[in-house]
Amino acid sequence: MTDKPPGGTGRWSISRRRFITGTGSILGAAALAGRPIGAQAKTALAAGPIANGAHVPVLIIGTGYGGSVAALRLAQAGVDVNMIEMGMAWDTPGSDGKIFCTTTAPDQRSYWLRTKTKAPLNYFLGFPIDRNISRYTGILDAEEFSGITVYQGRGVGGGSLVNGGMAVTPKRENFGTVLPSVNPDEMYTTYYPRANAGLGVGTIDPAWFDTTDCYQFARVGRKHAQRSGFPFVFVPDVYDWNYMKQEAAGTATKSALAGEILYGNNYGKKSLQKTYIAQAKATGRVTISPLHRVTRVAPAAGGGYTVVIEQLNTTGDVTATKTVTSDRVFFAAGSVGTSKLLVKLKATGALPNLNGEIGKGWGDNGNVMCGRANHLWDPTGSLQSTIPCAGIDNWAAGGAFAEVAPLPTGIETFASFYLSITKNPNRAQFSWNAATSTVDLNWQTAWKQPSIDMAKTIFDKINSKEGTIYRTDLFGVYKIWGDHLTYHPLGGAVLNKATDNYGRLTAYPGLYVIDGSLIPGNTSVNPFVTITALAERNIEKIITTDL
Ligand code: FAE
Repeated sequence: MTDKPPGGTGRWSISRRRFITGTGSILGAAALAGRPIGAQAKTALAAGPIANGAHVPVLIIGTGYGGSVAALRLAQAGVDVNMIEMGMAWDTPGSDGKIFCTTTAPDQRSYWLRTKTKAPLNYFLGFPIDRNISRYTGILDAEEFSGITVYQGRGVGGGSLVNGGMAVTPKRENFGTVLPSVNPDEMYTTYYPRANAGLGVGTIDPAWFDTTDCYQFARVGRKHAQRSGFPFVFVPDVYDWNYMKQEAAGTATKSALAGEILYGNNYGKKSLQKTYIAQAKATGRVTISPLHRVTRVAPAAGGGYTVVIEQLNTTGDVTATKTVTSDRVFFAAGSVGTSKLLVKLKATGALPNLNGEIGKGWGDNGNVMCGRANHLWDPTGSLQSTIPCAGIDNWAAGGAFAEVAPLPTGIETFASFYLSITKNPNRAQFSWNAATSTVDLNWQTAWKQPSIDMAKTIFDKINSKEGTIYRTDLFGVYKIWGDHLTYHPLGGAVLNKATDNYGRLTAYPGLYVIDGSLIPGNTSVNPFVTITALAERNIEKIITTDL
């Protein structure tokens, strides 16, 4: 007995009984890897990048959290998967013997197709610190919209390549506002634990925290938070804490203690390349095509979907255009990438029946940054781990959760630096600009004011208590707030609005969204654990009901 994918050609022909017995529990699905599946699907998986004219059962656009979860679970369920990634593979060392460059000496590997760096913290002592680089398909994209710069990872592993690894599960009492249409019981008993296990989340040893030089900055943060009566919490991370201890002891090559983070970590951080993607590849059913960018998805005449893909070289030129067919397509290009694609495809007639919610409900997770100038008797340390491990929780009273962030400059700065996540209510919309053939986002910089006000509920109080002031030299000349950016884009294809309650684009059977664009703008904490857990929930449902 075989099941044809809705709208598909039947090439993804796997017996329903095999799926039901195999994936009743997705954890048990691991045992399925290696079981025989439909011969056509098997032959669809070729080594190397996807070929022009290929017909594949599943194509996933993007290799971040959502895409990696989908790839692993589908592969474990016996489905061959092709992942398409616009960024590089990031698996080959450069001439310095390292895959990634440091924040203190950025080279061409640092930015996506820029000729000058665009550091999030772009001033120091009032002077601009950006420098010229060669144009290259580097790892961090600083994508500029009219009122905001959105930072995103580019490469196999998506945001996991560049992020701080802070792996935070929202407090259960806040979950109703994070994903209102999702049952919290199933998330907190099944999918959050599954995501945390899959990501390899751990917490710093509190005794080591209390003694190591590299977290002096965080201990100063703790002291100031507690003296003002704010709860100070340790924040879990995917960095290998034992490895960091060895870095500090001088027995392992330094990464977090050598200024590696924004442009990749050479050691220590468990990016998706080391967790979900490694497991997915080990099934033998997942092929990844780096430096391939999807530009179009439309229904194919014979069923399934025609996908147009541009192959890029490392200076960003298109070297080939490929057209493939896939029975099913998962949009996992991140909040911005998926929203931009869907808005364009609806407006240009490729997928005209996508509903009117496409492009709406986008938020910045309330991100805002600031620094405080400490007294000379409160040094924060010249050696600072790039991995944040603690935060100040004033969400309930003031709408802000502030991570105590490092300033890994290698010199004593007497500065405390914070990235706050706030309950900012503003939401923006992506729309198609026919004149420029681009997708615009209507966010306005002034919409950060609620975030600044919420962050001030913490830092005004601390400054008053400590007799300190805000730093004004980190984001410009006499500019206190880093209100021009976000690290945490969320929304644009919101769950149960743009899609059904499991990410299906119901007007087009076989099309799914499975990334941060499903989340309506705010997660109350750092987002990737929630993106991962939601993807685990949705792919389980899709495997058991749609195949
Ligand atoms: P994402 O990881 O962005 O993956 C999307 C992938 O799709 C990317 O690899 C793209 O290159 C690729 N792509 C896009 N368009 C196309 C296309 N047309 N064709 C082919 N490929 C395409 O999506 N979150 C935390 O929870 N904790 C942190 O500590 C943290 N720190 C951060 C620090 C920085 C500097 C940044 C930039 C982000 C940070 N984040 C953090 C956010 C987190 O990385 C982000 O929410 C997730 O990566 C989003 O996951 P998605 O699966 O939605």
